[in-house]
Amino acid sequence: MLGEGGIAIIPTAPERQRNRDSDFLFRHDSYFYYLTGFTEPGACLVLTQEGRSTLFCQPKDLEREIWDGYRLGPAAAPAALGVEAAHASSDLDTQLPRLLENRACVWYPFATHNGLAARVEGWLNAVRARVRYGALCPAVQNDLCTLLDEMRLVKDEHEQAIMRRASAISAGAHIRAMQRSARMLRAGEEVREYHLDAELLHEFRQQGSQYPAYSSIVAAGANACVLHYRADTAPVRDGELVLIDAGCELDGYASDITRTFPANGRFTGPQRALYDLVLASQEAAVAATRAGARFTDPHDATVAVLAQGMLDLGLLDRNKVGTAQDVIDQRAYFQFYMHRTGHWLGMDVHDCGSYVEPGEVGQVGQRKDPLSGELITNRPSRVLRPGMVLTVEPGLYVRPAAGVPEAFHHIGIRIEDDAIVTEAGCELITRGVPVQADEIEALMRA
Ligand SMILES: [Mn+2]
Repeated sequence: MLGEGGIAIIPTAPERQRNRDSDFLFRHDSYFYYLTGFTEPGACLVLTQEGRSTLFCQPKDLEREIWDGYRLGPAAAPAALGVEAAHASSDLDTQLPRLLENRACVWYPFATHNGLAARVEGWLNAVRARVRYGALCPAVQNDLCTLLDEMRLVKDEHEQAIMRRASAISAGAHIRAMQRSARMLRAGEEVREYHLDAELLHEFRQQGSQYPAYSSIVAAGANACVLHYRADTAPVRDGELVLIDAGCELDGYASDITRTFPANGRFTGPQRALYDLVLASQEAAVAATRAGARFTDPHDATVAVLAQGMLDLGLLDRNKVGTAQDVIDQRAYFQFYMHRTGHWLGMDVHDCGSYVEPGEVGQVGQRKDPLSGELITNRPSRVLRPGMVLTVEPGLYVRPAAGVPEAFHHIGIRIEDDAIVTEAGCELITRGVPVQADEIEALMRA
């Protein structure tokens, strides 16, 4: 894929200071980890089109290892990681010009590593200084993300197995949080959002997950209508709903689950009505998720169900907005459902991979957005293939507004599962935690 004379440079993530002497917990770069399985900081991989691999990594250093921990070191790296050669990362600036000399084209990830482009320029400068002695300098630079994004988009059996396990751990964590909420309220104890967050973290670590794949959302009552709310200190009140959007990262792979449940274990009538609508829209989206379908098909299926439901429940007024088709055409559903129904999932929770079908990039359609009046350029949506992994996550968020029945005010609901695309449909890998309202109530009575 690198082409004749191609060479690729892939660094891991930098370490980041949190404050004074403390760093943020180190998380490797996903592209680098995809190619190496190596989690130490300060490393860089160089690959050539002929298949030669060179790793630069932290050198062995007894004093640093006493303070910061074990280092693999260049001597042990070839046997441990399957690279052909390894050097100390301090040799990068002397070795890279030699590796780049006489190559036709250099690939590296664009716009993902601060300062990398400038370092590549520096290495190419050093090669150019030797041109009058007969050296050739690469004449082309390409974005390596374009190749790696396509590779990462389709998960092989090994990756799928890790993602199933990550999903199972996250499902267990959601169950734990649901049961803690009902148990504490039954006992007359004060429940706060952080109590439920603590249950999530406990289960993630108890089962061997390294950390949450993203900041957990634990939103009680009206907080559920804030899409990027975090687990905070708000009280979880008897009679309100709780929305939890949380998933663990296991061995470099994310899971991503949302459940919405009654804090005390019993849905009220209005809560149940909205919940069942969101669930029906999710079932429609799941049915539309299969190899050969477009990425946007599940979203369109969701919106069709939600639009009809909004009219039936009186969230939208038929006399004002007309039929379900009008609700879709005029984007009137946007008042209560303002995000997309899914995203790619993998090493990153919002994983890499183009949402446009590569062979159809040039086919451009334009339409006028009914709400903003803006002209929107559309390219054909991605065709789903077996092994792609995506989330299916419809929701409804009802903020108080004129004409909106009061019984629905401040209710926010989202239901999110992770799906592996298969030939015939999809495999939901997050159903270790139930979604049916009756099953959630039964679970919370237990
Ligand atoms: Mn998600």
